[in-house]
Amino acid sequence: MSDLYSDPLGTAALAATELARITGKDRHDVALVMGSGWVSAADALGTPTHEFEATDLPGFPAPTVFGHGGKIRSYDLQGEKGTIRALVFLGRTHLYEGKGIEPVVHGVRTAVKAGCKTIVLTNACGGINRDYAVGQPVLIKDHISLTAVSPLIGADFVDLTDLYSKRIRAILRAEDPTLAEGVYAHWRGPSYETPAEINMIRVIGGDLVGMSTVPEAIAAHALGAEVVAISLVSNAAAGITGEKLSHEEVMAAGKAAAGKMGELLSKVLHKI
Ligand code: 8IG
Repeated sequence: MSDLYSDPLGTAALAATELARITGKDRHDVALVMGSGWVSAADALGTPTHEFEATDLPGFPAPTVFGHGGKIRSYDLQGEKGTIRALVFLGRTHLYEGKGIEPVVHGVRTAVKAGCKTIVLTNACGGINRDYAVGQPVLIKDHISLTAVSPLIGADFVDLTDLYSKRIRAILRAEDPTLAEGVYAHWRGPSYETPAEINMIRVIGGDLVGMSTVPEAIAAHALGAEVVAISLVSNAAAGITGEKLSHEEVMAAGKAAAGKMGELLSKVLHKI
């Protein structure tokens, strides 16, 4: 029996097999990971053919953060080039949960093993760039990892020059020229940054800051998938406005922008 920690890719392959059994689909084409505030955006995709608990598949831990679903949906979406089989993760595991890096990237590894060639990562984050407004979606064009944690082990010297697909970003920005692009800094959390830390991140080139996405992007890219990532700016980062950060406000900002995000996701899926 393979184990998530001793054989992560083997466990992802087992999860993909169980996914195929549950859905009756031998493969999926694209996966979306929905961050907090994005779950109602997934509803805009229509009616899934299947919805089940992530823990029904091997290797998925029970979710621990209030507001994160821990559910998986399978959709058959009618696209311009035929049916797209989309796998949607409602909720994810974060580094700050203290379960280590393997559960954080198990979803995207399962998706790639299930056949997904494209991985769409979404998140809610803090805005550092003063041009951004709360409720605005921003395409991630690059990242800065501040956690010093990689999902890769061993001599896997993966190039990350084009981690966030230039091709897909160009398609999306042609569709919507108002779509901003920015550099996402990955912060372990669960405490938010101090104002001094936000100043540091701005100085080193960060536009956005959050606690997810980066390990999943690296793990998916290392397995050969094309990655696109979209942040929803849910609050001004610490010290930007002088207001304190509250989890409730963050969730509310996500809910309010969900319709717009749903439209954006539909565009993503039908154009890539
Ligand atoms: I939503 O301001 C959300 N997630 N690190 N900082 C970090 N993560 C976040 C923030 C934020 N807002």
